[in-house]
Amino acid sequence: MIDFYGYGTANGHKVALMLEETGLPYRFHYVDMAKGAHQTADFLKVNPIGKIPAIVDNDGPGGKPLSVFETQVIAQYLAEKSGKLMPKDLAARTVAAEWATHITANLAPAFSAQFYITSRLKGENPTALEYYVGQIHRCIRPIEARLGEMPYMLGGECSYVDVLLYPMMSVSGARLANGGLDPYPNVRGWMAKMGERPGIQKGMALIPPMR
Ligand SMILES: N[C@@H](CCC(=O)N[C@@H](CS)C(=O)NCC(=O)O)C(=O)O
Repeated sequence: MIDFYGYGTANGHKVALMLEETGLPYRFHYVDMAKGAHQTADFLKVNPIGKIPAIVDNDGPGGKPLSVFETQVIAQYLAEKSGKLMPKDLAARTVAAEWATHITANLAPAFSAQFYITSRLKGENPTALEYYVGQIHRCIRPIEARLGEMPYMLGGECSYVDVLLYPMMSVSGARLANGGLDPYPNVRGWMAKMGERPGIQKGMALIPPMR
């Protein structure tokens, strides 16, 4: 059984989707960040960084419990453990890691900054906002080009890279002003296809929306 600690943000949804798509047994723990639950001594034992998401696999390698934090690492762990959503050969796994890192290390922080400036600073810093929105579009453009060449991020089949990308586009992308994702028809077509998957639907419904 896997204990999953999350909150209603795109990063939380990514792990919910991975758990549903892989079919691994789990139980969900709502970490109420609005009440500081991510900074408690108990939660810091799960993730010493004090951020969601995190998991504890009570039946980890060697039958021992394993705590895992960092969304991308959790996604890769769940894919490896289940044997689903992870390509088999080294070249494809390396390409998968490249795109997963692009989504996690380039796109996600740009969306976080855009959210912080618009929602928390109420758009007080237009220069910074312009910079981060520019970075978001710079990150999405190569994804749009790739999805014009293949139905999913790694080719013909859905992978953990698609799962990591979905909440970025559906939750964070929905917050983009000025037509948001309008310039990206391939991304929008891929989103519609992904949104039909039962695992994606169930995973997206798992966590109450962020307050
Ligand atoms: N690099 C981390 C980022 C995780 C992250 O930023 N989590 C946010 C919610 S989406 C959080 O816990 N923020 C609370 C805080 O920073 O105090 C990952 O990919 O898991």
